[in-house]
Amino acid sequence: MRTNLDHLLSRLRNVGILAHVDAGKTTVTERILYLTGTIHKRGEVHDGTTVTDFDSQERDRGITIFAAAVSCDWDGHSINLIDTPGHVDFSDEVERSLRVLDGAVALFDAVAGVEPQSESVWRQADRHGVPRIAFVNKMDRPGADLDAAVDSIRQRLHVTPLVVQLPIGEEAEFSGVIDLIKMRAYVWNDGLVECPVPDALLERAVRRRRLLEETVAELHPIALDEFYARSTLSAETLAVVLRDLSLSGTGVVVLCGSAYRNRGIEPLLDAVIAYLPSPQEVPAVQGLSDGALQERVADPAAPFAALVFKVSSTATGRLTYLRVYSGTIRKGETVVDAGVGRTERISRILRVQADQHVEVHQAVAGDIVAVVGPKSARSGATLCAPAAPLVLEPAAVADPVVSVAVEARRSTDTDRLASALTRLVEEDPSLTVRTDSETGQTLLSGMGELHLEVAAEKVRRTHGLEVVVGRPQVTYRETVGRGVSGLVYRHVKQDGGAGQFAQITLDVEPLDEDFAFRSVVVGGRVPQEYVRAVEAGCRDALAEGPLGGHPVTGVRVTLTDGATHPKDSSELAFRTAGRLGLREALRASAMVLLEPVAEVTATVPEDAMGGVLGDLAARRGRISGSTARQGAMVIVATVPLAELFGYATQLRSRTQGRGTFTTRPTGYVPAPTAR
Ligand SMILES: Nc1nc2c(ncn2[C@@H]2O[C@H](COP(=O)(O)OP(=O)(O)OP(=O)(O)O)[C@@H](O)[C@H]2O)c(=O)[nH]1
Ligand SMILES: [Mg+2]
Repeated sequence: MRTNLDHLLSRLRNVGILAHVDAGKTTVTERILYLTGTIHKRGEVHDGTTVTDFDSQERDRGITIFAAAVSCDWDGHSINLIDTPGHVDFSDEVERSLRVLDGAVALFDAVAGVEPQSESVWRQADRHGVPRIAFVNKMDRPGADLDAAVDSIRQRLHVTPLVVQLPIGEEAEFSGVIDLIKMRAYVWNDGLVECPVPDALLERAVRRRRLLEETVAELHPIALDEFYARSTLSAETLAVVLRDLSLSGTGVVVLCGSAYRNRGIEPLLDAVIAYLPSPQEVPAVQGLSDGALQERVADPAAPFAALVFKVSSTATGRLTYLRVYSGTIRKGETVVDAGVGRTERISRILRVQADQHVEVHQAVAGDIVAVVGPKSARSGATLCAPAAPLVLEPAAVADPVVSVAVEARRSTDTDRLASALTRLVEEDPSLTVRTDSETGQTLLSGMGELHLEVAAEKVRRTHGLEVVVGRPQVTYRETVGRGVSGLVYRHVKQDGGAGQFAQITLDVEPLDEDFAFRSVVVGGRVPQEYVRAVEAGCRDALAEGPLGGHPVTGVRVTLTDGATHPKDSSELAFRTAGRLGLREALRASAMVLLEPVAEVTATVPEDAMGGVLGDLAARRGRISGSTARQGAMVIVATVPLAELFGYATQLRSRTQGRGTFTTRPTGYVPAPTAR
């Protein structure tokens, strides 16, 4: 039984597909499902018929919005595949997926090479230590150039490309690839045909193979030894060494093809199995158990631990998506949500196929499944065996940068809207809802205009609510420019019964990080539990700064002194003192308003360059570079997000529809005027 499970685990791949918007992730996924016999009819993104873009908005808009999981079998292996969205507004979906994946296929457009969002997701994958292979897609497009794409991988991603294929035919004539490891040709007409390398390409293929051998010999000692001894590398050695280099991230295997024309997908599947890790080959996960770091390996016999990476409400009920890291979970068992200490019952376990589900009886370490039963486990929660609690680190959640006011058209729908928004936030942690303390409006915040538009539309479609959405506004922050020291705050309340008393003295200073708190109180003048209460109170105060009620960031608070009352002091009194005291200290400090900025990469025809640059300058943009690429200019600028609303329409009209742009939030900078 044990060896059987081990065998299955070694034949499992949990893989994501990552790329810039429109590179072809959904199309590649669709072709994989078709080739593996999982579906029998190929769908197309533009027809709204793919498996993974099943949401009605995805179909209408022709883009992926939600990460979708599918499973398939190839060459005796099982592959769990997550098709992720490429639009920057949904990068939180990518982050949550990366948290639970063991490997990834990074897709690139053969004409554009590495685009800004491909670079961002590459860095995200770096942070998670997820091994990758690269697939240069759209080789059939006019202007497709594998060598140029490979150069951009080397230069922009700072990784050594290990090109294992040579394309046969260019652009519309692209018909197949030469496998440089096996030195065989693969040509797609109606189906796939394997044949000897055509004479006309033999010399180039030999040269490219040599280049590959030299590159890996430089990177791997086994390859170096064999290369010295025999001045060539066998296919077997290449296979072993390429796997090692991929798993360690020293190099990235590069393949090419055209998903749309069904070319290159079989070798891609082979490469997923050959070069990406099984759950047993990734480092053991670490979690906190009773405050101590604990490791869990992918062993079905170990205590159960799984991370929730997605929650979604469907016709089947509330689905909680899990990556099982250790142990086994069976239908009907009870688990504990370790972060909050709540027990949840697993009533059903489902293998997910986009919007279809197959019920299974159990899930083991390494699996990605959805479960029905948990009522409140959020994305990022750890579910585990009650006897062996463990908290795994959740994926980081990006800070929302854009907000809109939302309101139900009919006032009788106000409560329903509130519960619909609560659901929305539960499913997508990168959305937040709050009530503006001055206007009383409900504000929905997220990663960008499109993100909020999609969220509002989801409320309309799934809850049948008519909602009115205000104009998008950026979310500001406040930070400390110059702090104060020795601010004394005394919280005294005497209204019959038990009174409240707490006195604290605070120093406030600017800080590079978000927030830090320390106490330097001596002689036990403030007991430890009250110090903790002051810290909690200070955190409460950070929600609204003095300039305009915006969240406060970049502040260090030091508790320097305090006083208690023998009867009236309590944790509550000190927490209140912390909140009101820091609020007063911030009012007394010189505060700075911060606004979000984004890096804009605009690709425009040369004749429109002047107008576009002028417009960016008028939008307070700082141009950081421009380069020529195939008759177009690529302009990179840093622009305040507040100036970018409606930029898409502007750019289109300025360039007669020929200009495109992408943005990437890059942080907060001081805003020019107080608002
Ligand atoms: N010419 C050509 N077009 C392709 C190829 N692969 C995909 N496309 C087209 O490119 C467009 C985008 O493809 P998608 O599969 O939706 O791309 P995606 O990466 O999933 O996009 P997002 O999920 O929105 O980020 C569609 O119109 C596809 O038909 C290809 O190999 N060649
Ligand atoms: Mg897609």
